[in-house]
Amino acid sequence: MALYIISNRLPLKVSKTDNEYVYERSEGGLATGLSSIQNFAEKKWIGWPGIFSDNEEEKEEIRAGLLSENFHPVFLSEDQIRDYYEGYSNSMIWPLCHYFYTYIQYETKFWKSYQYVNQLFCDEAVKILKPGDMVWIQDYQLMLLPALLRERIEGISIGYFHHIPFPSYELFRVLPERAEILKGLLGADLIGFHTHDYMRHFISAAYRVLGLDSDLDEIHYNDRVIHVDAFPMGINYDLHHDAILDKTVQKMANQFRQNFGNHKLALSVDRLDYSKGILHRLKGFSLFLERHPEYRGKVSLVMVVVPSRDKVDRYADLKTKIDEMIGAVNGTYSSLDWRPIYYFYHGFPFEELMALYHIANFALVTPLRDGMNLVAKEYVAVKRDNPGVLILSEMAGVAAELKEALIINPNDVEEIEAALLEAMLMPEPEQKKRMLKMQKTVSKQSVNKWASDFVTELNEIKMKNFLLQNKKIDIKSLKQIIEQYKRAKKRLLILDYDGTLVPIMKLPELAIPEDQLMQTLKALAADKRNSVVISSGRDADFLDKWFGELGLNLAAEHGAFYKAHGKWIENSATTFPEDDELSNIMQQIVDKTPGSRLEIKKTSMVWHYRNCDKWLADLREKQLIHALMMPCARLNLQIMRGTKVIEVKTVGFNKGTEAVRLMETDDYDFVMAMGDDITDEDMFHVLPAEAVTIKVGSISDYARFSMPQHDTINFLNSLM
Ligand code: GDG
Repeated sequence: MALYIISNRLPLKVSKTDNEYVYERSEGGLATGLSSIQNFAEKKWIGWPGIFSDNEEEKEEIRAGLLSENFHPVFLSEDQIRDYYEGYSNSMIWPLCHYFYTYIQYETKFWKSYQYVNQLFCDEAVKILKPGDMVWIQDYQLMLLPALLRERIEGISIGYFHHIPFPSYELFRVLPERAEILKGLLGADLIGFHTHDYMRHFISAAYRVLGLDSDLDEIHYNDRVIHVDAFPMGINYDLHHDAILDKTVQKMANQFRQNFGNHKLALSVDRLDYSKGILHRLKGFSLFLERHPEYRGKVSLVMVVVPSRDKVDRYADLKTKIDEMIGAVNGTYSSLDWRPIYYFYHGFPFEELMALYHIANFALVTPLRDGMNLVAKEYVAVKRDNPGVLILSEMAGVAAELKEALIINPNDVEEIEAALLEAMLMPEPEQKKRMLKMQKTVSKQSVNKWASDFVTELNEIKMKNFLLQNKKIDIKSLKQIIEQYKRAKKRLLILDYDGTLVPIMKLPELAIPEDQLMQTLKALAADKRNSVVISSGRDADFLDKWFGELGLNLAAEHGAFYKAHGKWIENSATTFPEDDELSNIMQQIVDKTPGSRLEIKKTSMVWHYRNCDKWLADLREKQLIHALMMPCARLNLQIMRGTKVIEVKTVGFNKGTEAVRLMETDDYDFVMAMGDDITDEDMFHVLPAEAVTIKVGSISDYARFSMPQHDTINFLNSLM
């Protein structure tokens, strides 16, 4: 079994010198994390090699050169990079996911190219993937790929990790291709985000855009269960923590310290991007110098901005503004022996960056939005037992983990100013105490752990989905059930009604049995060997009205009543109490929740919320259960959660107790139960292991089999 990483770029640079290709590996965090993952015969990487070529021979040469590293190139043209990468990915998805909605630049050809390139990645991948392999797709450039791969190859497990924020639904809905993007992602078995907030936003978008229900961290889609989880990405902790032990790094640090002069240093490191909050940071620093003249000459800001896309207008504008603002601050406050801002518009080699982290008294990590931000974690790791203060934006994913940082709202320049003051005044023992706590967090959540947590969970889900798929009734198991049925002399067939024999309708009164169902039930009941029972949450009147004449046995209100030999019998001696407090609670919840309704039965009261907004229904459900606790304890009633219902009922019976009672009525040699609801689990649970228990519409731990609702009548017919 092999593990395949698929990302937009391969982690290397290919260049051509003197007719020869040179391959330079860039050991990013992801590559490090992956190296720690064991248990795979092979680890391979698929991605763009970062070089253009339209010459087939050249491509073959590059392909062969990469193969020894287990890299597989997807060659892209300059037009494709412009439209799929710069266009749809970076001018559409990037600003949207970073809440820069007005920065979106949309062209139809961008979307076309995005679809085309995702397909290209798929075509390349299917050439080498084999059933049983695991695929881990990285980031927002390849959001259609999970579904494309699922369609093309069976038996692989697919994971996807989103490195940038996933925005709230109110923003995500702006995207014209929102449904296609979500469906693309839902091709994965596991979808990972840095934080629980992004995860929540994604689940909410899947509900609001596609109407998909979720159960905690699971989304049910196309007969599959998709898991969504938060995996905060980490760094190679030891590499950063031990960086300063290296003599060269120490030398550099000493040299830098001398060059910058003997005053405090605040460091910031980012790629040139509007999401990074560089201008706000500069304003905050400038305000600090303006309001606190006593600190002029005592602190400098070392600002590293790594060049990025500066040929694009928006980035070129940002660069000009940064240059101007730095010029203005330095022009205003510089003295002959002190400069407020040291500005580097270029990257530094790793060792130099480590030396900068080491000498920096503070780190200013103030993005307006950031998926995670690894610079914050790196700064913390490098500090070892030295003092240092991290000033951190609440809008970076990393803020969910590093609670001991000085957390600021990056839009509020006064907060940046105040945090700088707090950092200047913070006693060293306090700095060290906070740093130590953050180091504990960062060292535990390393990039290795991140990668292995993801892969382990993907493996578990693969196993779970495998077991679940195995529960689907296929030709072989159908044949076995039919044979068992035919052999049997006394059969007990317990059938739920709504969601099993008829589809769930928006309103219960619309769920009326059609002719075909009536014929099937009649035919089943006509066989003397069969005892056919409809066991439903519906009341006796409804069941009698539709099935009273068919010669079936009936069980109403989840087993509170049953009909045998033409007579209704009550299982429970307790009648539902009349109680004002209870009635008021139930009525109020209906009044406050548009689309919900109350059903009053002899032994229960049921609040139905199938037609309500999910968010509101979740809130009301919790409120209702909370409000019902005391009166239900007082009245000796039980609260039961069904599918989109909360039922308050008298104690002592359920579909399980009714199933046990039915089993005792004869010596059955074939027992079958079918149901779709949570309340049907009670009967699956109590029936003997050899009973044919079938969960309809989804999968249950207790039921042996599963079946879609639209197959139930055909299935029943196939028995006869
Ligand atoms: C995406 C998400 C998320 C920076 N300057 C230099 C340099 N760097 C290194 C840092 C750090 C990395 O670049 C930047 O970290 P980010 O966290 O910003 O990562 P990105 O890949 O840009 O962004 C982000 C991340 O994915 C991971 O999921 O955190 O939110 O946008 O490692 O050290 N390295 C060197 N010289 C520099 O000048 N050598």
